Amino acid sequence: MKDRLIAYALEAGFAKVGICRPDAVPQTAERLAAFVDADMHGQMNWMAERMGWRGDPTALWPDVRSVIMLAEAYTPKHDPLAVLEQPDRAAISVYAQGRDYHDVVKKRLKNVGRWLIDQVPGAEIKVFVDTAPVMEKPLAQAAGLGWQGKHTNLLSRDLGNWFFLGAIFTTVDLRPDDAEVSHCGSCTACLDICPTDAFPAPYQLDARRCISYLTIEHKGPVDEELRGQMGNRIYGCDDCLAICPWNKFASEGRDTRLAAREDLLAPPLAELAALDDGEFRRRFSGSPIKRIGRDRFVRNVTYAIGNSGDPSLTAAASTLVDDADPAVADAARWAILKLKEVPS
Ligand code: B12
Ligand code: SF4
Ligand code: SF4
Repeated sequence: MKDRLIAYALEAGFAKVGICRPDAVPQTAERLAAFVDADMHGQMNWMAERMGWRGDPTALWPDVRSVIMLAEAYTPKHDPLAVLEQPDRAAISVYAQGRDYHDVVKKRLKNVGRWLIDQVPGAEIKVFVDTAPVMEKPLAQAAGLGWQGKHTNLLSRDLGNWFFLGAIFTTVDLRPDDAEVSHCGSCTACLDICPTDAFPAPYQLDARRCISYLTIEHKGPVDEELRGQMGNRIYGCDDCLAICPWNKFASEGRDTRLAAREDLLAPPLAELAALDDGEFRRRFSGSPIKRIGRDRFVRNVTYAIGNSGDPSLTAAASTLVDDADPAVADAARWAILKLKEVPS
């Protein structure tokens, strides 16, 4: 059954599949508690809620017998770090340049789950991707999909860093795989490249300093020291993933819906700063970016304008100084001051 399940999931489009027992990573609960106790989750209060479920899949669903972890590759065809050299353009992380992966991966998980139910009458399943109180990375390592690198994300020898995770919890007993071990060795490339020094130690991330958190999750104005370090990254950040040497072995993403949209590879900051609510919704319909809303998006774009060193962008910031959103207005004032400091 297990071999047929794996064959079906690969045929359905997943790049890798592995299985673990729900209690395979008993240290997760303690590590999550340490992360939350140190306030490293910032404003993500939902992480502190339902900690019992996050730390223990059997608390979330007592009937679960096996956890099937699946990887969905989204390897970029371009160098994600190249846009950082174009300060008048916006850097959007690779995962958000295509269609929202939540929709794509969830549909594929349901497809595989339905197949399992057809094969094993009476079987029950639950599918999860990202938003449920499930610690996907440690479970995926236990299922042998890869290892949590020093940047805390899961990577593997054949997929590199570019893959999403999805989970199928089931009442069916399936033979577990061996856990993967770390192959980071003495490398520290991801820790060294981080623009905001967000790693207090290898394998640990202080989300409060991470640009991905600051651009996507953080509400209100960003601390001035940190906004100055965000460069032109306006949605997510890929630096620690993109620098990893294991990417040279990455296989291509298979679902074209996750491929980068041409207009999101390096869009001009001035154009994005001018988006009103309706235009923002239209442009990002079907994209994960839509979730943060126009105000937080334009706040991020305005920080990037401040960091651009390009005084010709002052006009774009000036139109936002009286914006109805206080964080956008604050960002605009800050950006104008920063651009005044640029030597002519
Ligand atoms: C919250 C969250 C974030 C937060 C916090 C990230 C983090 N590292 O925790 C923020 C907003 C910053 C974020 C950013 C990103 N995220 Co995110 N995020 C999540 C989410 C919802 C929960 C993660 C979580 O539980 N964090 C809490 C901490 C405590 O967990 P942890 O990282 O596993 O921490 C472990 C280590 O600290 C470890 N540990 C501690 N000490 C030691 C010591 C040793 C020796 C070892 C080995 C381990 C170890 O133990 C902890 C528990 O396992 C997951 C989806 C999910 N439900 O799991 C997606 C998820 C992790 N994110 C994902 C992605 C793609 C990203 C970004 C790449 C997006 C982007 N380009 O901007 C960045 C990457 C930033 C980074 N370097 O991590 C993917 C990662 C896929 C993968 N291959 O791993 C996930 C799995 C979503 C998905 N379904 O695909 N994310
Ligand atoms: S995503 Fe960017 S800011 Fe966050 S830890 Fe990685 S390099 Fe640092
Ligand atoms: S860059 Fe180096 S340390 Fe970081 S995850 Fe990749 S191999 Fe590990």
